Amino acid sequence: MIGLAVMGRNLVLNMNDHGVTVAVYNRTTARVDEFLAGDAAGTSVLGAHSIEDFVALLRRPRRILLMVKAGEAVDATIDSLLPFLDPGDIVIDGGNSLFTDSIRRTRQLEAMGLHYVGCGISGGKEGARYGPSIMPGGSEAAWPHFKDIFQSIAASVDGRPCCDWVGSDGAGHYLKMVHNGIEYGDMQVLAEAYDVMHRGLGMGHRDMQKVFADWNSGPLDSYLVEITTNIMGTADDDGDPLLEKILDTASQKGTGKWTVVSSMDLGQPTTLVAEAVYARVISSLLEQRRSAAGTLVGPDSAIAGDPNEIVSDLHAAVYASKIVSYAQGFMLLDAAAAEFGWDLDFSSIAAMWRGGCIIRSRFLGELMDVYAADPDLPNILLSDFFGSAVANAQDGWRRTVARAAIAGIPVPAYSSALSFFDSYRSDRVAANLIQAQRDYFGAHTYERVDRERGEFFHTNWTGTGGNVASTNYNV
Ligand code: NBP
Repeated sequence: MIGLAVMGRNLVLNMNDHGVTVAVYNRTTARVDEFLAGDAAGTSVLGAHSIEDFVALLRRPRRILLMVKAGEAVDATIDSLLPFLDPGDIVIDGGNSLFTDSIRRTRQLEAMGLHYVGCGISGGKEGARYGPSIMPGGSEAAWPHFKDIFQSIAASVDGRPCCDWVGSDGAGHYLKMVHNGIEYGDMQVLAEAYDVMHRGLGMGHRDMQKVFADWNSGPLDSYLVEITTNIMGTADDDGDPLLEKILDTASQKGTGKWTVVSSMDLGQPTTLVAEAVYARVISSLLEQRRSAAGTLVGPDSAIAGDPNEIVSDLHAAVYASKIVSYAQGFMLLDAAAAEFGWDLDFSSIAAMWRGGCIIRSRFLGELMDVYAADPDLPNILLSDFFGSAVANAQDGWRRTVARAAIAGIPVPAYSSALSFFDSYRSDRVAANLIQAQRDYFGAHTYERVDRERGEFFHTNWTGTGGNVASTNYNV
């Protein structure tokens, strides 16, 4: 293990618990000594004070896991290792690296006869210590050399480890990126439920806690609903709900943004994650929001009606939006697999996310089953299970979006998911007008409903623009 910050040390202790003797190194070598004298005291962990000494401690083929800060630190660490490695040695990057970096590094190391693995690890420090979700991809020939260790330290659900081979070069880190994007979406969906209950219905924290606890015993059963339940019940030192003392500006470290950038690159409508990222961005415009709050008048945020019905509809909105978000996430994975040549197994991916990671949930077990039954399913919305779940939730979902709009409470996740759903199920959308406008102002041409696809037409709309069409291409 190279890198003894929070993730590295907890993974080492986890491996030690599973009978693996681990050699450790950290750039600041004082951390090695401090670790050996502290948390690792009495374990079989071996420390080294130089890369050379560290490499000398390892059996061949050497299996080296990097848990250093993503970005330049990974390249710097690889560069410092290279002079001491031999063909067949394996370098595994367990940090949150950008998948394109992992594609580049895999090529670089494979060209030298080494193996490279870009490995997403989710679950934070608790997961690292007691069972994370682990998503390795890269040089497949390396997998048998660390499979047993990784599967033993990973979380497991129903005896199945939340760790399996994902695909070549950047596939593991791509999967971790999409996992994090989906995590942004799951969090936003719950934040909107809190806003509707608190602002719209004036509910207190004990009552909201009961609602989330109730949701956690049904189809929304998940780690994030569980911690939201606990957050609702947590008081500050003065006894008031701690949640209301927390500044409403959400931070982000970039994996949600990367997911959205990739969705744009691949032409996929990952709209719910995008809205979740933008919701964090808007939240961070604190000064602007505060000044606009005194100027831009909206409706009374109180939602009228039977609170029980409104909360029941809210559950429908949360569930349906979540289904759409996962549908979109797996559409993105499908497009990425085609673009980058990865053979992704969606049932296995859902199984890996069932435990150990932040989005773990009952839902993922159902997703695993749906893809196991039909590995070529084009979209989970078209499965019997999720299709009928959305059909059942649809009315409550629509009422929730309408109520929130009337009360002026933002629900970007629910409303964008609903717009996606209504677009996806429409055999005709309004893009004919977009094409007419494009052809009108830029002679960009259009296809006709009464002619074969691929035949392009231009109309001289004003009689003055001439008949020359622009070159037709899609980006
Ligand atoms: P950090 O992301 O805080 O990185 C600290 C480690 O990177 C230290 O070992 C540090 O060495 C090393 N490092 C740095 Br900074 N620059 C270096 C360089 N130029 N050369 C060599 N080493 C360098 O640690 P973390 O929070 O344990 O996370 C590790 C990875 O796991 C990251 O990619 C992170 O995104 C990912 N991850 C984190 C979590 C989490 O919950 N924290 C969860 C899942 C994944 P030093 O001691 O000498 O400064």
